[in-house]
Amino acid sequence: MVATAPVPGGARVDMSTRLGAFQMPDPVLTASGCAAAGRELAPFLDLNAIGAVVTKSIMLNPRSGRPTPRMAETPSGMLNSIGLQGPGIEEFIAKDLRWLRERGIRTVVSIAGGSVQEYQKLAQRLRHEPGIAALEVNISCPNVESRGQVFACDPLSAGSVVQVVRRHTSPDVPVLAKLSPDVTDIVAIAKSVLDAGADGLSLINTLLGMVIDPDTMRPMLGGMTGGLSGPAIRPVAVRAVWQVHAAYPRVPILGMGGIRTGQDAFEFLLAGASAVSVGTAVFNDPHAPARISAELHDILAARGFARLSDAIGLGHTMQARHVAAMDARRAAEQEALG
Ligand code: RRO
Repeated sequence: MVATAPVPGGARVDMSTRLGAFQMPDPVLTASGCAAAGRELAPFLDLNAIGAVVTKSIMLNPRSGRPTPRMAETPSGMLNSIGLQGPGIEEFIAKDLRWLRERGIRTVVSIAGGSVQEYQKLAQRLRHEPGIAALEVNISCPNVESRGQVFACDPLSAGSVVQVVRRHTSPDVPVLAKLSPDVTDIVAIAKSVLDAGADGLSLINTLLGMVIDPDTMRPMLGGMTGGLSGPAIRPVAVRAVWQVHAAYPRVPILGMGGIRTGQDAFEFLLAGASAVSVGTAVFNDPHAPARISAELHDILAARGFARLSDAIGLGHTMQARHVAAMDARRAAEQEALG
């Protein structure tokens, strides 16, 4: 039965969810790259109460990133060209991971590499580090030197990366592959990484975009192109989650792309996401993950859901019912016409 009435007696909806073996009490996580390793958000947000902090993708070595300017506002969105700036894995483990671990904050570590070997070294280095709830394998950063390095644009490369990471990661730690929407068939890429051992998927990374400054008459970003995020990309993200969930309904999906409200998060659940990440919204509302979770709770309660998990993928069931009802009505009309 689809819930349509408020939960009796104003009872709280069970908001717990899971991404493979990673269970969390709350379905809203930060999004990689939008909250560093969480420290800057701590004054505004109880990081122990949200689903998890997803860290900025870390590489093997320190990296200064792309030239400035690195950000540009766009209609209903934002373009970034950070270029994987970061301290490298050793400093990340010594400072950021330690900070998160000492506070007992659920942590999803996002890793990125320029080659399959680099991903392997990262997985090996992290294998015995405690306090990692899941690994997110970022194979879809748009801000790399060559499109050939966007592993998620090619099924074979995507599978190769995921296979080595899965092989060198503790079996208790789920491996999520982060895919790009900039492909013709995202389901084919999903198949490749799932065949390679991914336990779940993060959908989606930013879309490759560009802005030209009409005053200077040249690209606004130092790196020329950048990753588009924010509400402008939400329908693309919902479509990607829908398509992949339709093909692989049992695969856990961490959905993201322009989520600003509880209603946006609800849309991702209906499409098939088991949890959601909030990214661009935290730049002007650092409290957004907690607010969105509370709004989502109230939407689920108002609709009579006892558990968030009952809403995961429900849009597919509702659509199938709608199509069946329409078919039955058409058949009845035909019969009435004789
Ligand atoms: O660092 C970046 O420029 C970046 C990354 Br790693 C990513 O995955 N997505 C994005 O939009 N920017």
